[in-house]
Amino acid sequence: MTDTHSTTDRSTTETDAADDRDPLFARIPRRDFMKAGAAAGAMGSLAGCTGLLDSDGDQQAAADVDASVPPGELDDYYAFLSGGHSGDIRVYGVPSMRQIMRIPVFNVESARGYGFDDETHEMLQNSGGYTWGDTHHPRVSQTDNEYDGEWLFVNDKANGRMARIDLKYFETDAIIDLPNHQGTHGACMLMPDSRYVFGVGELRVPIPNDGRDLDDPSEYGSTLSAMSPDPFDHEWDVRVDCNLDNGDSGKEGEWFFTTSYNSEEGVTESEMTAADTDYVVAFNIPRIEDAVEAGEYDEVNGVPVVDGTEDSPLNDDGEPLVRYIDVPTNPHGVSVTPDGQYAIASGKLDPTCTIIEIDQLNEVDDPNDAVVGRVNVGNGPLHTAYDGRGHAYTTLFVDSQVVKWDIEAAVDAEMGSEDPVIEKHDVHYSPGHLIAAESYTSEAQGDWLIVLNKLSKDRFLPVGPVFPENDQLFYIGDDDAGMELVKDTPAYPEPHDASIVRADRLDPASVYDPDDLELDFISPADEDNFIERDGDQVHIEMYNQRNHFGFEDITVQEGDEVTIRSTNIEQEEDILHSLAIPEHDVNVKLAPQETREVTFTADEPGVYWMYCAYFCSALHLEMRSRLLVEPAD
Ligand code: K7E
Ligand code: CUA
Ligand code: CA
Repeated sequence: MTDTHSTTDRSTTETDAADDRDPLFARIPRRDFMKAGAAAGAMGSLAGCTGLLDSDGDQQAAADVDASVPPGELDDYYAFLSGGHSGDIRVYGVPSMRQIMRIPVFNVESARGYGFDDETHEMLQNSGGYTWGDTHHPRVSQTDNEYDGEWLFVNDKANGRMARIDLKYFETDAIIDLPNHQGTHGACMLMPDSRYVFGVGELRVPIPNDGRDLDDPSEYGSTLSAMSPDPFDHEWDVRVDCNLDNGDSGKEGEWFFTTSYNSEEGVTESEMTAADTDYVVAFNIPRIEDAVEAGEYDEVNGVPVVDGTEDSPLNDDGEPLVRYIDVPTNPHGVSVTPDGQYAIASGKLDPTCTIIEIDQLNEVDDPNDAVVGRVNVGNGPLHTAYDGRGHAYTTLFVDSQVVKWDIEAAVDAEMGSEDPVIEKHDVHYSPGHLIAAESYTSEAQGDWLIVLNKLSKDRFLPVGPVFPENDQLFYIGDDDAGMELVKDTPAYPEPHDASIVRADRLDPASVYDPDDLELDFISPADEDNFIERDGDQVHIEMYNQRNHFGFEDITVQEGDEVTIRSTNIEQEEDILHSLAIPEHDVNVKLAPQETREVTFTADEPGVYWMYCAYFCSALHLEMRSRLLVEPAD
C-alpha cells in the first residue's frame, strides 16, 4: 500500500476541514481551541510531557489547549455516557465535561419521577419488574452513517434487555425484554441507516433457559438479537455456541461484528482462558434475513432463532450466515473504522489489536485470510477509537495508558510489530472504553477523546471507600503536539462507554407537544377537572400551574384506589411542577404541557399535603392541596 499519510500534510488538511465545519456550529459560540493549541505549541509550552517522541526521539511539549466553556457559553458536543449498574444514562457537555442531565433507563429515579407514574411504572413492570439494570453501550441512531439525533439505544447487561430513549424529550420510551438473553452486553445498530438495533448476548445459558441442561454447558449458547428501531420490536435472534461480548457494525448494511472470549464454552475462568485463540464473529445480516424469510429457524420464547453455530447446515454453503475469525485469546472490544474498511478487535489478554479487512470477508474462503494486520500495542488492550485521520487509539487496561497507532502502517507492518505505535499517554487509572467525537460514524471529528477510567485513586478528594470513576478528556486534534490531557471528571459508578455527538445534530423539545402524549391534556376549564367514583375506585383529573393544583382538597375513603391525572399547563420552558404525596410513594414530574397519571391506594386515614417538589416560583411552598382520607366505617 502506498504511504501517503505524512503527519504534517494530514494535520494541515484537517485544520482546514475543521474550519470549514464552523458554520455547522452557527448557533453555538465556539471557542477557538485550535488556535490556542497551535500558538502555545509554537511557543514551546512547558505543559506536561505527553510521551510523544519526535524523529530524534526527544519528548515533545504538549499544546496548551483551552477547553474551558465560560458561564453562559454552550458546549460543542453532547456526550451520552452509560451509568453502568446505576442503570441510567448521563448527558455531558464536551469539552466542558459538565454533567447536564441524567436519563433514568432501568432504574427508578425520583428527581424525574421515573418509575412512579403509571406509564413508566408499567414499562418497567412489563419488562421484568426489576428496579435496576447495567447499562454499558449507549448508541445514537444514524442515517447514512451520520448521527441523526433521533434515538439512543442502550443495553441492560443485568437482565437481558434493550431500551430506547427518545432524544426529542431525553426520556426512555420503550424497553424490550430479550427472552433468549441472560445478559445483553454489546449494543449497536446496523449501519448505515440503523435498520436493526442489535443486542449482543454475553452469558451462555440453555436456550430456552427453562430448567433443561442445567449442568451441561456444552448445550448452552448465546444469541445476537435484532430489533427494529421504530416501532421498537424484537424481530429475530441468531444462535451461536460461543459467548458474545462487544459489537459494532460495518458501514454497508452487511456485516455485524462481535467478539467472543469463550470459544471454549467453559464455565470457569480457567476453562474460558484455556484456548490460544477465540473469535471475532462476523454476522452476514442479509443472509440471516434470507433464512428468516425462508422460515429456516426455530421459534424459542416466541422469537425466530436462526442457527448460526459453526456446525449449522446454514453455514455449510459458499455464503455462510456467520463467519468465525480466529483472534488471540480472550479479546474484548471490536470497532469499525470511520471509513468502514476495517474491524479492529482489541486483544485484552493478548497485547495486540487484530485488523480485519471487511471487504475481504466476501472474497476469502477461510475467514482468517481477512486478517490483514496485527499490531503490538501494550498490555491489556480493551477498546479502540478513531480520529478520522488514520489513527487508532486503544486503551491499555493493565498499563494504564492510551496508545495511539497508525492503522495503515499496521496493515503494512509485520504481524505483531510495535512499529505502528506513535505515542503512549498515561491515564488515571485502568481505562475501559475510550470514545472519540463521532468516531462510531463516518464523520469522526478528530478533536476530543474521552477515556473512561475504572479507578480514580488519588485524583479527587477522598469520599470514603467507594471511589468515583475518572472520565478524562483529551485533545487529539494536533498530531504534532500529541495527545493532551485536558481534564479529570469524577463520575458516579460506573460509565462503560459513550457516544459523542455534535450538538447541532440534536433538536430537543423544551416543552411537551401534547399530541406526543397518550393522555389527554387537562385544561383549567371546569369540564376538564373532575373527581369521579366507581365503587372503591376514584378517578381525578386536574390541571396544575403556578401556584396551585386544580383542587384545593380531594376527599376519598380509606382503602380507595385513587388515580390522579394531571397536566402542567405552563407554556414557559423550564417551569416544572410535580405531584408529590407524602407517605404514599407518589412522586410525578410534570414538565410544561406534560400530562401524567398515577395510581395509589389511600390505605391510612388522615390528612396528606399533596405538594410540588420542583421549586417553581416564590410561592412554590404554597403550591399544595389536601388529600383527606376518611376512615372506613
Ligand atoms: Cu469494555 Cu461492557 Cu464495552 Cu465495560 S465493556 S469497559
Ligand atoms: Cu410547582 Cu413548585
Ligand atoms: Ca477464551
